[in-house]
Amino acid sequence: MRTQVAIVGAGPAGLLLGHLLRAEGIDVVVLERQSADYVLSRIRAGVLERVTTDLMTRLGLDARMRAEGLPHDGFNLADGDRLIHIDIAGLTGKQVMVYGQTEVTRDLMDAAPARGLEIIYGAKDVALHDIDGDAPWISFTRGDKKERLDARFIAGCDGFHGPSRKAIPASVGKVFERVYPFGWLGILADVPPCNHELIYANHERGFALASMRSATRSRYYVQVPADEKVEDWPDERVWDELAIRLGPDAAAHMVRGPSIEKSIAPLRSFVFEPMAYGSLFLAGDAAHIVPPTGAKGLNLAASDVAYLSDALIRFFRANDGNDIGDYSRKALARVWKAERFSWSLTSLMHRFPDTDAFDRAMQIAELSYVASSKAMQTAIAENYAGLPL
Ligand code: RFL
Ligand code: PHB
Repeated sequence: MRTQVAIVGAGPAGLLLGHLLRAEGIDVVVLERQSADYVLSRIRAGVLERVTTDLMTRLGLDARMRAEGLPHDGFNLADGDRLIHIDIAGLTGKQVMVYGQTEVTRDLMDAAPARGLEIIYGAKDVALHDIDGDAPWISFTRGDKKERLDARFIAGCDGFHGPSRKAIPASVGKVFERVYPFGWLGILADVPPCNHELIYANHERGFALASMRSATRSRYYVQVPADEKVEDWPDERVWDELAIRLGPDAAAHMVRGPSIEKSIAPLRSFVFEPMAYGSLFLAGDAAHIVPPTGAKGLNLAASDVAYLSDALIRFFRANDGNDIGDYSRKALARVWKAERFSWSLTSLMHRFPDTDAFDRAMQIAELSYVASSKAMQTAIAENYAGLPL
């Protein structure tokens, strides 16, 4: 099999890139290890920046998002009893869109057949070959059959654990990493949200987040130790903890109900440089991870593929390789700013196991400064809404 761009991974990065290239008539094949249903069963991001919603609009795939998504003008930081409102719209003129990653992925998957975007699900044993030349290829297994996909370029959109990043020689790559000593336990429940906006809470028992998917479906998270087991968190324990950590106003409006999904995600900051090597480009979680506190992961995947698709389109249309050579530098410049914001909000809002009275006093002082300073609120709002491409 031969194509122009072979894409590994059918998460948001791979699917968006595939559609953007197909829209320009470029041939693409996406190889995905899992089934479509499995990919759609992963409950992940909920907040989309303008770069992400703009890409859906450019693709003409935004109808359901515009109809069902919830545009938000702001969000809240909570410290104990108080809600500190961050007025994104008032401070930056922007909004964010609450629309689940599952729905974005479904919209992109559903549109694939009509747009000639070939996705091979259940592709096992994916391995990358000859990426340092201009004729890279991928070996994989479909059923029990070994197959080969030749391409001019490979886009590694295969998430943190995929094979693409590992194909880059260790002598070339540099890793920057921080693993946090806690995770987020998330629950999804068919109950109305406790607030019309998100609440990120710093409580002395640990962080909590109230989020949503719709007017009738809520998504909540509580910070738990890194080695915690989901089995130790029956629904009632989660609701009790949320009621304490989110503060009295949220607790008064919180509707409890059975969880329809419950899982624990570890928190990590990670950047791999460079994001390109030979004929291979990395995009999304394959190259970088942010802790979910700033809601940046999916949005960074989107900005990566915005840069990468433009560069590849220029290469195939105008035979101009300049943008391709500049992809890693351009993408990393934006990635590092989002890494900084996600790390900073994570540090401000979580309880660290070795936190002493001084560290805690610093968090409280910073939150109190945020509450009283328009400059601080503006800095948070412009980062949360998303920095320009
Ligand atoms: P994905 O979504 O991990 O997709 C990678 C795909 O590659 C496939 N794959 C392979 N395919 C073939 N062969 C192999 N050997 C393969 N190995 C892997 C995988 O099956 C998968 O389908 O990466 P992508 O596309 O880069 O997208 C990144 C986002 O998924 C991620 O950054 C976000 O979910 C992060 N995130 C959030 N981001 C936001 O922008 N806003 C949020 O509100 C937000 N909340 C979150 C989050 C992530 C969370 N978790 C669980 C980590 C909340 C949570 C709890
Ligand atoms: C979510 O709704 O899943 C969500 C929202 C905001 C975040 C992280 C996750 O920062």
